[in-house]
Amino acid sequence: VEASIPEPQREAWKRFQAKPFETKDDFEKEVVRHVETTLARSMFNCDETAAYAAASLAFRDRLITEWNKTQQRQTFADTKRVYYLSLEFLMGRALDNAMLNVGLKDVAKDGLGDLGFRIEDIIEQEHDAALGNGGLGRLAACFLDSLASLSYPAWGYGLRYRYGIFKQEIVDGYQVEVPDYWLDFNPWEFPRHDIAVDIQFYGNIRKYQDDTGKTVVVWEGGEIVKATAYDVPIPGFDTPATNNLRLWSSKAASGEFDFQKFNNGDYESSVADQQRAETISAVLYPNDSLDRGKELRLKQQYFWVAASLYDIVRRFKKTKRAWGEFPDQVAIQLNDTHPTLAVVELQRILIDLEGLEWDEAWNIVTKTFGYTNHTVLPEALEKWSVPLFQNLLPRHLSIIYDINQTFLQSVERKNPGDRDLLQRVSIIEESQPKMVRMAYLAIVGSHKVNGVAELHSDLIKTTIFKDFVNIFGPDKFTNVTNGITPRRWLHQANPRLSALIASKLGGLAFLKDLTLLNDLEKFADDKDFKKDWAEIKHANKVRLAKHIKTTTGVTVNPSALFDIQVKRIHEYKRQQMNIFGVIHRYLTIKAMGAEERKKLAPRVSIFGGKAAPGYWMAKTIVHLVNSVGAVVNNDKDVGDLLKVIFLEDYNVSKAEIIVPASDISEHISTAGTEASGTSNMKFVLNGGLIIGTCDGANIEITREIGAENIFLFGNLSEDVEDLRHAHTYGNRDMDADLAKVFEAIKGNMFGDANSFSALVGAVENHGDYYLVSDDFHSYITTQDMVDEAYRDQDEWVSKTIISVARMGFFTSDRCINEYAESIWNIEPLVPETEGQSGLER
Ligand code: GPQ
Repeated sequence: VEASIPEPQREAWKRFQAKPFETKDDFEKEVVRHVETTLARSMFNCDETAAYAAASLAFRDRLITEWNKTQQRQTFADTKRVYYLSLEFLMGRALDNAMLNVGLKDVAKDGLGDLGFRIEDIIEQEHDAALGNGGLGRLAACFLDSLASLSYPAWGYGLRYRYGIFKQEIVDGYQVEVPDYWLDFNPWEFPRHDIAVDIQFYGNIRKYQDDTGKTVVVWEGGEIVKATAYDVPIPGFDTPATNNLRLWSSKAASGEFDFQKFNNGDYESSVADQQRAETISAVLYPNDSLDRGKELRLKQQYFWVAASLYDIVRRFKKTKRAWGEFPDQVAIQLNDTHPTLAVVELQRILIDLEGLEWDEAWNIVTKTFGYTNHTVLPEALEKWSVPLFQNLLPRHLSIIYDINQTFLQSVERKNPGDRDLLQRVSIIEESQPKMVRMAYLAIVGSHKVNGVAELHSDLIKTTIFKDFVNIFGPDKFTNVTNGITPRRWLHQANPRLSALIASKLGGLAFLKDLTLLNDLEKFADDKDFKKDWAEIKHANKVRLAKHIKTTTGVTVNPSALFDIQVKRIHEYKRQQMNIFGVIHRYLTIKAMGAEERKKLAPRVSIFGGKAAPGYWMAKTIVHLVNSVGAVVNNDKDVGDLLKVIFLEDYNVSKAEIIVPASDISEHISTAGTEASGTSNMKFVLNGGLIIGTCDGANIEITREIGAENIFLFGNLSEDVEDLRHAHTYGNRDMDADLAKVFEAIKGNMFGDANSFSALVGAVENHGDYYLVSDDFHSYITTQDMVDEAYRDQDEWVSKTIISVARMGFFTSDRCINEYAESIWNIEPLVPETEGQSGLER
């Protein structure tokens, strides 16, 4: 439908165009207006929630005005756009970020002050948008920030889950999951009821010959669910460019049918249809790095992918270009294999609906897609059972078979007679039942495949995707090392550190060119600077200590060394090794005399992270950490020398408090298992040092900041296989210190030993797959080196300054520029007024 206003009437529109506020007075005016009209309240009943709502609405109005202009600019310029398809966007809070990115936080602070509120209290009111599990989802959020900040024409596409990742409560030391109903009040989304797409499931395919003799395939019957768009504006930093995150929500396709049932007295089933449709976007699957193969998950994937592609194709068709130009207008990035169906869906649209020939269509498809892999863990690689697929998406399965056949034929041509190879690379695994291997489909359907850190990208080429490197050649496979946005993870989370850095570098320009941090290095021995630096770290630790006190009741000494491991709980990330190390420390302290104890460096061991609800081992780790804390924290003998804290419900907004407060953080995965890690980057950028294995991005962090500024330990990834083999076939002696730790646990020192027997057993009797026993000695001796280094505060502070100065590489802006150049082939569309907020101030 053409909804454009005719030329003669446009004058009025231009005259009354919405103007975003710029001044404190105008901001206050907007807040009061929203309180008194949108919220229907007044100064007599405006609490902090209402003030948060009104302030957010004021900023939202501002963002959407710029959003409109950005979209118009992009449409007018007719440029190529990138679409980032991700089932997870772990956004966290939006208000603080919006205020900082548009450069009006000071204005808002003063304005809210005039109206009777403290800005910190208002920011605190916001519920995190927690539409993700961990690193993969947070990476997508950092990428959106960078895409907008660099003014790239880009959209995110995802699902609007009614429930994000569950809230974690700790009850008697155990994790309990509580639903996260976050949409109660969400001022950051715009429902677009006019943008709705019907999505088909189940049904049958019918083939027939048309008049010209061409075979036509139709997908008929089944059920229809409606996808409605909800748009979230994504403001760039120091640019008016405001991008879009479009999230799809599911509803029953039409009320009419239901209404009939209702009239016939079949109320329950009419409601059931409605609910079944709404279930699709109801909840985020809470598994991190694990494939569960549930039908509803596949439904989510197709629902989201089909709606997004419909939208992208519709936008392309408006340009009236030939199909061959599709890849010049559209780049689609697959964030892991979750959106891989998009490859099949685009092929289906082109051949079934648009009538293109197979080869022409497939050429367009492969030029359009890029695929990012985030893990080599076998249990995380998605596979879908063929029967399930056949039932839910019959046409897509037949297209997958055709893709596979064409692919295998080309492999066969180049490798005649190699049946083993064909079986290894087939998109269909010949198992019982047969399975669709989604990663293989993603590789075959994309023009580039990338890993997320150098080691990881090398590993995928030599292990899980080795055959594909031989088939397609090495150029198809590339690396883009992950990064983080310095806006949220330095400027927003650590405003005082950001301000101190700005005072030395002559402004905030480093937030847009993080390599400018290099200039900090000359202050690494500056006495006054170091004093300010250390003072800020201390203040951040005091803030975290307060949070610990209010949430756990435990008092910790902010002068102690804060040792932090926060991330999803996973055996490969080895929180179990950390807590075994803590027990070792506890036993060591208990065995010491009073004089010896005085020489010890006090330490607070802080853990945080969610365990997937069905991941029993991970839940046992949470339980052990809490049980050790209960004993250690109440042992008068130990006092301040050791405290063990488990922080409940780790999420993005809590990370903003936790990350700036670390002295040392732990990134201790079994070598070769953590694809990249991104919190390692956040901690170093905030003036913390890290203890870690030679894994993921730790390796590149070491290269950048210098081996003298990081505590590396443990076996290397190339030795992992042999060590595992030795566990299974050799005799081995358990490390003596680790054996003592196990004795303590088995002696019920931390409560009923039976609760923890699986954890101990995994190391002692079940092959120790994650090499805890192999790395334990190296781990605890390296921890002793941390203590030793921390005693020399002067040197420690210099190390942290030098490290921050060398972290420029890890901005997600660098990642986005690499993707743009080597994978997407897109250019920024810079608005005339970009960079005018005066970062040099
Ligand atoms: N990652 Cl496969 C997740 O957070 N969830 C997943 O399901 C998979 C990977 C992480 C990965 O473990 C980290 O090492 C990466 O830094 C992160 O993705 C972003 O690439």
